[in-house]
Amino acid sequence: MGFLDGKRALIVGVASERSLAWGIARAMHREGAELAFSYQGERLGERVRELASRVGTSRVYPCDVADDGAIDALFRNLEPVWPSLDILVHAVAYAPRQALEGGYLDSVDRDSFRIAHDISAYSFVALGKRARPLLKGRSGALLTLSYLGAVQAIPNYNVMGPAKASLEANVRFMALDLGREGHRVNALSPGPVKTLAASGVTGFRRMLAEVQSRAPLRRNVSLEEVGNAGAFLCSDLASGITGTVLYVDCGYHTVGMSPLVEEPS
Ligand code: 0WE
Repeated sequence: MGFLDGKRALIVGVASERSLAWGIARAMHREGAELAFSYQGERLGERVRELASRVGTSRVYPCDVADDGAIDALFRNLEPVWPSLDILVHAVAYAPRQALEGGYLDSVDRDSFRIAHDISAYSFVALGKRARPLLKGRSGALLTLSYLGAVQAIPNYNVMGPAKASLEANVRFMALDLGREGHRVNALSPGPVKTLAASGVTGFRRMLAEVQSRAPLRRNVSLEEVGNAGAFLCSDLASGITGTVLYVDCGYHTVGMSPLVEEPS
C-alpha cells in the first residue's frame, strides 16, 4: 500500500539521475504512482528513457516547454494512453548562463529577463492550461520547484530571483483558479542540491558549505528528502494544502544569522 496508489503523474524536467524531478519520480513510484516523463531534446531522450525504465514505464515524450505547439504535442501523445491525469510535476528553469553571475544590474537585460520568466515561470502555467482537460473529475495536484532566491536576494542568482518570485505568485493564482475544480497547486523550495543545472554555477560548493554551517539541521538536504516532500504534497495526505511554498532546506530559511561560535565538523 503506497500513498499514491492508482495515481498517474506526468513529470517534466528530468535531465539526469541527480535531477530534483528524478528524486520526486522515485518517491512517487515507491508510493505506487504510475509515471510518465517528458524530456527536452533528443540528447536527453535516451537518458530519460533509460531512467523511466527503472520506474517501470516507457511513457516518455519529447517537449520543449518554450513552445506551445510542443506542449500540445506532449498531451496529444499522452491522451491516448492516459485519458486522465492526477499529478503534474514541473521542474524546469533556465536563464542564460551569463545572467547568473556578477552584479544584478550589470548581468540582467531585457532578453535574459524574458527568457528566464518564460521558461521558469510561464511554462508552469502553459502546462497547467493544457493538463486541465485531463484533470477533469479528479482531485489533481500540480507541483513546481522554486528557490529561496524568490524571496531573498542571493548573490549570482540574479534574474532567476524575479523569475522564481513570478513562479510562486503563479502558484497562488493557479491554486485560486483550479481550486474551484478541486485541484491543488503548490511549490517546493529546496535548499541547494548538486544537480546538472547547479553544477555549472560559480561558487556552488561554497553555497553548500554555507547552508551546512548555518541551517538548523547543520547539513544540506538530500534528493530523497526533496522527493518525499514532493510525493507528499501531490498525495491525498496533503488534501488541505494548496497555494503554498514548502521549504525543504534543513531549516535554512528560518534563521537570520549563522551560529556565533565555530562548531566542530
Ligand atoms: O534554480 C536554480 C538553477 C537554475 C538554472 C541553472 C542554470 C545553469 C546553466 C537556470 N539557468 C541556468 N542556466 C545555465 O546556463 N537553482 C536553485 C540552483 C542554483 O543556481 C544558482 C544558485 C542556485 C542555488 C545560481 C546562482 C546562485 C545560486
